Formats: sequence, structure tokens, C-alpha cells
Amino acid sequence: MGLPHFAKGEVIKGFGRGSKELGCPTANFPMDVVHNLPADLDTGVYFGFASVDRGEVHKMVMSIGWNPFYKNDVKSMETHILNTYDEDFYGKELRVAMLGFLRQERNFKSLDELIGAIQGDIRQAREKLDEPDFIKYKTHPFFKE
Ligand code: ADP
Ligand code: RBF
Ligand code: MG
Repeated sequence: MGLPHFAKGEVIKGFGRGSKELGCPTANFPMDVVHNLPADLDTGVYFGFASVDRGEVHKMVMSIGWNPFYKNDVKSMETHILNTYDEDFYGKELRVAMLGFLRQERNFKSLDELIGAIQGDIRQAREKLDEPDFIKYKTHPFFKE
């Protein structure tokens, strides 16, 4: 169902809700990248690999949709890379290989529950991405082009 999907684009300012303060910064893509998603691709949480400015390739989790918890009116594509960066990378080129679907976006009763769900996503992504069918994408030519 439209996977793997490869996307690249400039990292833009997101909603400024302080995802970073929650321990989960998400690098946001501009609208044109969101519009280039396959039409049949469901909104929800995905996992895969990502790189910044053609640097090292790391595991990532991504949320696509309208963030029901915040009731956004624009569709967003936010990537949390499972790596610690020394500095922000706004304006740099983010490349992502979306490889698998984890779950639908949900609403939550509290921010704590949202954070708990994201931590669960990260745990699952870490495990799945070690499987041979997925880990092979870490060295995919897309990240070297
Ligand atoms: P915004 O609302 O502008 O998207 P966030 O609080 O979501 O702000 O933080 C996102 C920014 O944090 C990214 O654009 C990037 O520059 C930086 N950042 C630092 N580490 C990471 C990471 N591991 N994954 C994603 N973004 C990161
Ligand atoms: N937002 C939602 O409203 N519902 C979700 O189920 C949801 N899942 C997410 C899963 C991941 C892995 C990530 C990185 C984000 C998710 N978000 C979700 C988006 C979240 O609301 C957004 O990153 C906020 O900025 C966090 O404060
Ligand atoms: Mg963000």
C-alpha cells in the first residue's frame, strides 16, 4: 500500500508546541512534500529511516495527519529521528524512507497519554527496523544520491 515511500525536502518550522520539551522533537516537511504522498496512503504513524543533509542514516518514526489531539486544520508530516543532534537543523534537507505502518492517529485524554503512545511507537520501530527486510534500506542509494 504505497510503501516504501521515499521523500525529501527542507525542514520547516512546525507548530511550535514544544515537542522538543516533551523529549520528542519532530522535523516538519513543507506542504509540497505532504501533497506528494501517495493518494492511497493512510494517515497515521509510520517507521523507517532518515538522514539530514546526506549525513548518517538513523531510524525514525513519523506522524502523518491532522493530530486529533490538537485538532489541526492542516495535514502535517512530522519526523522524529532516533538520534541526538547537537543543533537544530531547520532549513536543512531531510530525507526519509517510510517503510512500515504502526497505527492510526488517535485522540488522547491527556498529553501524558500521547507521550506514552509515542514512546511505544519508538520501541516498536526500533525492533522492527532491525529485521532484514527493513534494515537493508539503511544503505539504500536514495540516501546517497
Ligand atoms: P517545530 O514545532 O518547529 O517542528 P519541534 O519542537 O517539533 O519544533 O522541534 C523540531 C526541530 O528540532 C527540528 O526541526 C530539528 O531542527 C530539531 N531536532 C533536533 N533533534 C531532532 C530529532 N532527533 N528529530 C527531529 N528533529 C530534531
Ligand atoms: N498526534 C495525535 O494527535 N495523535 C497521535 O496518535 C499522534 N501520534 C504520534 C506519533 C508519533 C511517533 C509522533 C512523532 C507524533 C505523533 N503525534 C500524534 C503528533 C504530536 O501531536 C505532535 O508531534 C505534537 O507536536 C507533540 O507535542
Ligand atoms: Mg515539529
